[in-house]
Amino acid sequence: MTGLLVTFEGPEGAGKTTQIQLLAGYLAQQSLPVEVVREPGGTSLGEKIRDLLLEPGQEICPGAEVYLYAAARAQLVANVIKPLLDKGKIVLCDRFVDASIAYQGWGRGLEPQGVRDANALALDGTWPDLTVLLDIAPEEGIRRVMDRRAGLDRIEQEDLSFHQAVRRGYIELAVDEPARFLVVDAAMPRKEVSQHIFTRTAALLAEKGFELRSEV
Ligand code: Z5A
Repeated sequence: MTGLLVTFEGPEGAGKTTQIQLLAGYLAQQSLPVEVVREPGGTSLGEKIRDLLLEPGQEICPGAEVYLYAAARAQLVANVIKPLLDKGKIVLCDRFVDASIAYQGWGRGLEPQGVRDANALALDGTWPDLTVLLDIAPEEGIRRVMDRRAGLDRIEQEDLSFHQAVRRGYIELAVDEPARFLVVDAAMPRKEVSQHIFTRTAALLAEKGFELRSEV
């Protein structure tokens, strides 16, 4: 059986990392083979590219930004995600190609289809089975991030209109592909958010032939 790729998206501070950990715990309890990866990063090359991309003050033009994210993604897909899927694993990925379309397309003002096309080689046919979009007002997401740590990275430092454009981009993507996206109001308490995610994931797993030991 081939595995399953579930990606998590949303503005910063939406709770992706939190929800990935909760879902990974739930799947592990069910004795299902789950692995967690993140973008940009997850490989030695990807982590170096991540440092470059997030370093405050680093000058990167929008086109270069697209290719840097795509280069990190190519390495992650080829060396980590595809091999895991081939082994039948459930891969939970913290951001994927939709982030490039939302941030570099909608946020930076590049043609969204061009950003998608620029990622074709990196994806090599790999596409999420389910994408959880944690939707939150950027003001609230940034507030959460600032409560957690001092200092914002290069992308977080962009102005509010950038983050609002990113959020609109994500919503457009979800409207275009309703069968792939689960949109959840990320302003809800953690447990309520996770219930929506568990329910949808469990239904998809059953559909794909994974055996669940108990109800959500
Ligand atoms: N980026 C891009 O431009 N193009 C691309 O192709 C890709 C990425 C792949 C990666 O940074 C940056 O790169 C990112 C997009 C851009 N932009 N920025 N900046 P990152 O990986 O360091 O950051 P992130 O992906 O935005 O994650 P994050 O800031 O760590 O947020 P999160 O994972 O969504 O949230 P969290 O860590 O789970 O939660 C944040 C805080 O909120 C934490 O204290 C939680 O305890 C709290 N929290 C979580 N859920 C709740 C609820 N429900 N209520 C209250 N509080 C909550």
